[in-house]
Amino acid sequence: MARSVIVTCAPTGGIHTPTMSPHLPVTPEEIATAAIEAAAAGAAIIHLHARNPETGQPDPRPELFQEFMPKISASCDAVLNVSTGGGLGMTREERLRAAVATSPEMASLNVGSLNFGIFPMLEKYTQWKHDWEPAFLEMTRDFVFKNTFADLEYVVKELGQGHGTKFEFECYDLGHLYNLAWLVDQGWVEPPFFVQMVFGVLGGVGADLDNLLHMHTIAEKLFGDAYEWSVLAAGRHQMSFATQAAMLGGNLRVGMEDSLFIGPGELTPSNAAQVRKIRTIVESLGHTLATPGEARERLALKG
Ligand code: KMH
Ligand code: ZN
Repeated sequence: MARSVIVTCAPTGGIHTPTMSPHLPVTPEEIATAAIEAAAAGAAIIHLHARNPETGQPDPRPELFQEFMPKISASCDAVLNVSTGGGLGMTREERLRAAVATSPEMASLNVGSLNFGIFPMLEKYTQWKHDWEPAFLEMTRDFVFKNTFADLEYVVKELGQGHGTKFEFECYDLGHLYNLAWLVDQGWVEPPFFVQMVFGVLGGVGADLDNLLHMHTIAEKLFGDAYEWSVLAAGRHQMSFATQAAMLGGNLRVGMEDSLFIGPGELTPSNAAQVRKIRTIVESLGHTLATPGEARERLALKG
């Protein structure tokens, strides 16, 4: 049966460094352009981080978000989703600053703590453009991405209840689905829930189809028809997992936050190129891409 697939695009993130690809959007202007192009290609939701325009380092300052968010909204209708994942070493308050200042329709919420390993990349990237890059990547060896129960409560109360913002619940492992069910049991979040299953981050669940099937089975049991599910996979697994999600009746996320590539050994020239690629695949499976309006309706966003 034909159905519409909600595509999220995450144009820059806070993990890849500018050294890794000349195409990574960094300045507010570049992030706005990448988002607008991704929306024109079919992304209904844009997941946003900001970076220091001079160095490319992840940057929590709300004024950076306030520079690119109005530009994006002036040019397209896409749902804007502000990350609360932030970047390595940011405090909980720093991670929330931009979302609190912009009161977006959506924000990410990472539903549990985990080791977040990108250190295998250290071997590959040795030409540093900025002084912070080696130290930044080295930090990941000893980095715990902290999202305690107190953190979760703080974010859902501050943003969800305080601003009417709905969440992209990022679940990196099976236990995170149960953490979300706990938030639901507390009565702190309202359906429909948008569950973003994350595969292939070292420290989280591996990119294996059996894991996807099991996460989906458990999510169905926990959330029934009160949720929409989506899939992202890091690095080389991005397109195959996005395709599997579309085949299994889910939604999907692409973008340079999750992978700098568009094919084996081939850097993607843009975020929009990844959206166009997955669009071709989704349409050839007989489905359409959801418009931002459809996404707003299905996720009950405040609009
Ligand atoms: N980079 C993704 C694997 C966030 O911004 O809240 C995780 C992410 C975190 O999107
Ligand atoms: Zn993110």
